[in-house]
Amino acid sequence: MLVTNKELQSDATANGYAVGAFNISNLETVLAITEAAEEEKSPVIIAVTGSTIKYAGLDFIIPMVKTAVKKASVPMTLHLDHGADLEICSKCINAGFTSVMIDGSHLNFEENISLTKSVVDFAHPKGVSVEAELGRLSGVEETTVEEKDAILTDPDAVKEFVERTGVDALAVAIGTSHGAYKFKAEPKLDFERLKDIRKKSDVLLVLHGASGVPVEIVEKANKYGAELGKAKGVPNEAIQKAISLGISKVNIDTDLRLAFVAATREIFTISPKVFDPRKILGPAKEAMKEVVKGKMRLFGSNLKAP
Ligand code: TD3
Ligand code: ZN
Repeated sequence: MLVTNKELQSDATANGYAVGAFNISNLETVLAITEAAEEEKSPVIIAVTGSTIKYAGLDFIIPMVKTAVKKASVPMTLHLDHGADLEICSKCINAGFTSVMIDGSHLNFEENISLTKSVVDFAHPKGVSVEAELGRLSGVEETTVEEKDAILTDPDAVKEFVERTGVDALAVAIGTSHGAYKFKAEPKLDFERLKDIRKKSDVLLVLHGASGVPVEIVEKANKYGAELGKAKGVPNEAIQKAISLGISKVNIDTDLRLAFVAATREIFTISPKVFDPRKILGPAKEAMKEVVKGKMRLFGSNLKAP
């Protein structure tokens, strides 16, 4: 069943857990995420970026996701991640997405409000929920943001932003970033800021850049020839603390990419005679599925499907 992020996140907020949003890029990622959700009896958000739409095409992505959703007994959403403008948001909504993110984080406050409101005005009459971003994460987003250009979310701006846009969910910048290199020194998130944001608004809260970059997966990839030296992610305890402070959606992409690359590199190395794509991509799918299942238990969304 396809539902909206608003429905999933409202239940998550009320019951102190978070729903994972996992990015798809091909058949194997769709299978990994939806099979994990079914096995963990967890709701799940299937996230698609503009670059995935360019890569695979909406006409392939949507039937593939809908087939997976039809076979599942747990609630799922089809969500546009980091939508760049009203055009891509409306295109996805018209094609059957149940949730969109409009990322106006590179704009100034007034421009972000007006862009976000234009998407809300298009989405809400069609029953689609909307996520926006206030503040700006550094790292490799749809557009790469230099660390010096990152801005943490101003708690005092949240209430006005939410009231003037009517947005359902808000991505907050509290020290995470996209990609595999999140921290040069010890990982540190600004939990006081998150507490303050929660105090000032009851908008649904989203944590981007939340991958854990597990050492065992990085080490396995490196063992088979990858060069991911200083990769560092968000510790599991920090994710759980963020959820206890009100985060109800947690975005994960990098950890699936790392699991994919570690598994495929291993097979290429230990089975040099294999040239059947299914014997390479099958184990890679299983590795990604294990990661997704672990996240669902970490976020507390397992066993939460009605
Ligand atoms: O929005 N996303 C996924 C797409 C960004 C490109 O990776 C995230 O916030 C996930 O962040 P992470 O920590 O997996 O890179
Ligand atoms: Zn993101």
